[in-house]
Amino acid sequence: MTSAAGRFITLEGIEGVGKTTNVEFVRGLLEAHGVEVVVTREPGGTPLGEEVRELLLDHRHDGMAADTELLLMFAARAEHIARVIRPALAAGRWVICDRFTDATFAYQGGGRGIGFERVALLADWVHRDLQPDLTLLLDLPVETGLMRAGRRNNADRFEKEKLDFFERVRDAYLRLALQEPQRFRVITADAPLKHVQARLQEVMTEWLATRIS
Ligand code: Z5A
Repeated sequence: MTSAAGRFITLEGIEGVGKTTNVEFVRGLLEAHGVEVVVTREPGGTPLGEEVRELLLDHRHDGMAADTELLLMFAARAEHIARVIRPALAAGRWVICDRFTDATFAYQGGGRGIGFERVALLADWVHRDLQPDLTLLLDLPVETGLMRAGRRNNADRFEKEKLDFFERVRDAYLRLALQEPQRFRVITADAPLKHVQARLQEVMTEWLATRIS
């Protein structure tokens, strides 16, 4: 099956929620429907964006001003949209992105306390009408997410943040989902992986039914 128009799907959630694991699962579901898929991530997704990602995560920049962080996220995103996302969608491919602008609302708007309004100004400037068609928000209690992520070595600049930071991030994500129920699907990630993926499959099957002919 070939779809005439590309679709844009994002996965979001706090640290340790299982986005990276499930991006591959969602890719498999789409490919089983014959959809041509591009998988990418933010911050990153282009050579320039990956360099910006290194700056953002590196402890050499501990204490980076919140506005600097915000602007770097959007600088990487502008490149990503121009070089990867828009061309892929225009060619009829489906794009699955591990985080997008909702992460900026949640982390910089909520976590860093910048607020949604200023993030929205930049979102409007950088990508105007480009919005995900579907956002899968994986949700679980912060303690569980941090415990899962804690299995890794070398925590980066974000992973070193405290519990209350991630509580604000989670809260911001859930507020975004309430504001846009058409676009968001909230998936409980506080369950064994096979249950999370069974739910993802249900949600995707329902969503795809009206989009693939
Ligand atoms: N950031 C930002 O501030 N503003 C922005 O605009 C954007 C990003 C775009 C890097 O992002 C940082 O950038 C991020 C926010 C900030 N920092 N934080 N926090 P990232 O997406 O690359 O980093 P991440 O959140 O740490 O994501 P990740 O590495 O992709 O981790 P994940 O989403 O949690 O996925 P995972 O690696 O698949 O899962 C974590 C572990 O849990 C792993 O061992 C899995 O095997 C396990 N797992 C997964 N699912 C389950 C279930 N169901 N049960 C048990 N264990 C599980």
